[in-house]
Amino acid sequence: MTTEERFRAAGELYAGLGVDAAGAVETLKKIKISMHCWQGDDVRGFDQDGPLTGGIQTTGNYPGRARTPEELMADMDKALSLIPGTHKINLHANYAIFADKGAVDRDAIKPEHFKRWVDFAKERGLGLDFNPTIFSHPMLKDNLSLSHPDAAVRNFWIRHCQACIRISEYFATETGQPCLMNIWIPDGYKDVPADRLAPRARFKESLDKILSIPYDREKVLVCLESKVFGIGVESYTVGSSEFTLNYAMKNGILPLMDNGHYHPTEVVSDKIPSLLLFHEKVALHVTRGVRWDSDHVVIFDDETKEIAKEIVRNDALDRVLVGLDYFDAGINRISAWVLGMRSFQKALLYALLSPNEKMRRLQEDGKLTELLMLTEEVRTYPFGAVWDYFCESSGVPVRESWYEEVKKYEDETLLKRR
Ligand code: RNT
Ligand code: ZN
Repeated sequence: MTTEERFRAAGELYAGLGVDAAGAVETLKKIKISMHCWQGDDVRGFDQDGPLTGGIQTTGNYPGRARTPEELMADMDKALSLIPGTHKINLHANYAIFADKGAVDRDAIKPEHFKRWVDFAKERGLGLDFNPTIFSHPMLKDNLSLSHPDAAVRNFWIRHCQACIRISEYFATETGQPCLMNIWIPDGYKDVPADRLAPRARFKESLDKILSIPYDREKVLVCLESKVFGIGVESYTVGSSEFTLNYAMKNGILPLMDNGHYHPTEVVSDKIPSLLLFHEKVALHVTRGVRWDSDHVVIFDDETKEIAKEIVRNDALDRVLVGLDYFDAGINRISAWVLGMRSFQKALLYALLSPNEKMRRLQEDGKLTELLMLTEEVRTYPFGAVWDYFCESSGVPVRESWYEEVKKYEDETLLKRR
């Protein structure tokens, strides 16, 4: 049987559940996920040579990390050729390309330093998202930035974030797509702080200053990412969940939830509907924490499926902006991108192929035995046949055949980077 024949047969089974498999495939083709550039080079960027700081860590030493803009772009191209659909690229400010123009510090970066990324995106029809880089820099002092007691430190990072807003606006104008700009600060304390309020008050004031510059709020969607702890900042983080949710609500910006940033039994899937009741748009960093915020590659696991389900079942595909955020230096980095992107797309497809209306009705009618039965039976429907058809009709390799291309690229290109 061909992939298409298997898809047709699967479609008949799904139709029996009241699910339109062809419609699900068409919907999935339009969904954009933001692919993070930083998986390609272990979050190093191009603007400095120091260690990764800010309480985040990559582990592993797999060969072939991208060392230059050319290498990173080539690697992203390889990954994108194996991922169905046309997506967005998520850049960090430390991926500025200075070339012969001469380097500037982070508080002075300009759109021109990202022109090559804009060209890259436009040539491929990709959108661009952006992030101030408030780590791996000497002005992150004592693990503090926008909340630092010293105004000179805060002002440096305020200027950096304002510069990032202008660059984000440039991205949106050039690509014709809104740019999500995510502010995450690593600020916190290793040990129990004497004063939990003052750093948060300073962070709040810094954010007010950042947002006080004029910018087009249709083009630049500023969001704020919370966190519960980092390495070396275990006892207290300034940008806690409550801080960011309240700040975002009060100031009309978006909250961003990273599913590695909560206590281990808390799940982001359950938080999505609550936020949807109060925010027009919500942003996510989809990752996989193993025992801690370890940023393993996203896979097709239960919580990833549950996150996708909450987006699809609540009719929020255009309200929840999904980006991936992980960095595994222990495996082939192109595979890491392909696996994460394809896994999240699988999760979306799985949600689109669920009898959502029927399940909702069963809950409303109190038929909870039948709901559990159906949830379990749906799991063994021929999901793979629909997924394969989605890949084939999107012009990318079906099933595991994509890996051969990565292996070839590894042998011919990555292993030569020494
Ligand atoms: C860190 C945050 C943040 C970073 C990226 C590199 O814990 O998740 O989003 O991972 O900005
Ligand atoms: Zn994140």
